[in-house]
Amino acid sequence: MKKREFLKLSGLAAAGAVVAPTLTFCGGPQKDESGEEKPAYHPGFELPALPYAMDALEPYIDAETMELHHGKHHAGYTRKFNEALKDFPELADASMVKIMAHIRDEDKYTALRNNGGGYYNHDLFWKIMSPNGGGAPTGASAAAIEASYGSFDSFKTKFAKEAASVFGSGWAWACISEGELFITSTPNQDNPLMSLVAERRGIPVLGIDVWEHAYYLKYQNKRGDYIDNFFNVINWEQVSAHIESATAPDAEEPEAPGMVTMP
Ligand code: MN3
Repeated sequence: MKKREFLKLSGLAAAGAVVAPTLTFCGGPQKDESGEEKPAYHPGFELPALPYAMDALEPYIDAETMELHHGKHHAGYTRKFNEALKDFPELADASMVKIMAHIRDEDKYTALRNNGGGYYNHDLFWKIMSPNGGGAPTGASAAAIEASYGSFDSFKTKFAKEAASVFGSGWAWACISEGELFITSTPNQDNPLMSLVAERRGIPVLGIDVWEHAYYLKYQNKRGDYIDNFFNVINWEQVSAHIESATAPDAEEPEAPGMVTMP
């Protein structure tokens, strides 16, 4: 099983939200090349619980937005992601990195792309925010930002600009690739783990959702104010943990186009 990497990557192990054991398989177990039994398709993922109360990020992110965003939007992505996985028996025991790498810019991958991305992106998003967040980055975050951007101010300006520049719905990211931090963005629910879709591949360590559903109730059309206030809730300790696992020697990096191999 390659779940270990995903657990490490997303910090799910700490939250105790592992693969849902109650989902049933259709078609019975299959045998892989080595003769070992494996399930007919991926057992799926659970909606992770929020690591804080719905109103914990007030006044920067309001409780009503959180309730809809987690309870409706993320729950919907989770359900549809698990449905979509049933069409990909080759992903039966794939890690999240492998699942994302499997996605192509073709119609048959659309549900997996939109809902798998939606599942992964929001899981990361909840974790990198905290009511005790904000302020200047510390630890591995401070070091990586200094190394790649010279100063936190410079990083913050570039990240905010990237987030403000996303046309329509999407995400801005800080990612690690080959040990280096970089800023990028993706449309819709794409993310930089999607080997054959993302402009620049990397392991996301920080991300901001700039879909209108993430801020419109409170900020209406003032996306810039939402982005500025997001910096008041960034959980730099968690970002540092992501950077540490993404720069570890055994980190599972997304593969280059044309080199995607399945487990
Ligand atoms: Mn969202």
